[in-house]
Amino acid sequence: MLLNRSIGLLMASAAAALALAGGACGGNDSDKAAPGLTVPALGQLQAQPEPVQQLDAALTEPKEGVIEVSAENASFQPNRLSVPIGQAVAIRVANKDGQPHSLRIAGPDGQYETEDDAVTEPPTIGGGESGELTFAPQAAGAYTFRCDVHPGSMGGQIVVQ
Ligand SMILES: [Cu+2]
Repeated sequence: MLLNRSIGLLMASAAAALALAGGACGGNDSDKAAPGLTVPALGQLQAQPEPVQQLDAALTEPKEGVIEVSAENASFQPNRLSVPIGQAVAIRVANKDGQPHSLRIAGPDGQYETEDDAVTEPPTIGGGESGELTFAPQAAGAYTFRCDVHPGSMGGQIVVQ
């Protein structure tokens, strides 16, 4: 009886020691796992490129589901647009210059020339012509767009909320 009790106590002590050790290990593991929490959930907006054109102070909202944008003097007017989350908005681009322009939205991944981009049809809009795209964002945030012909000087932002 006495022997059995001693063994029982020893085993309990060993179990407690293991539990403590396990707790310490668990703490280390969760420290290592912490960076995983910064991995965005599906559909979350990734870091966007800096807009290359000075942004309007005011937001331009769609009228009956359409936002009209001019490409004129090699700049977009307006260039800070507002789109409600989960709604499809048509962005119509009227090229009023004598040279081609385009409008490409980087998309949720924040990269140009990837599958989630929204690009006008036609992709390159000739002088005096018009193009259009449909943008139906599922994630809130500020999306960046640009002109592929003038990627360093023509661009803007679409605020989704
Ligand atoms: Cu352009």
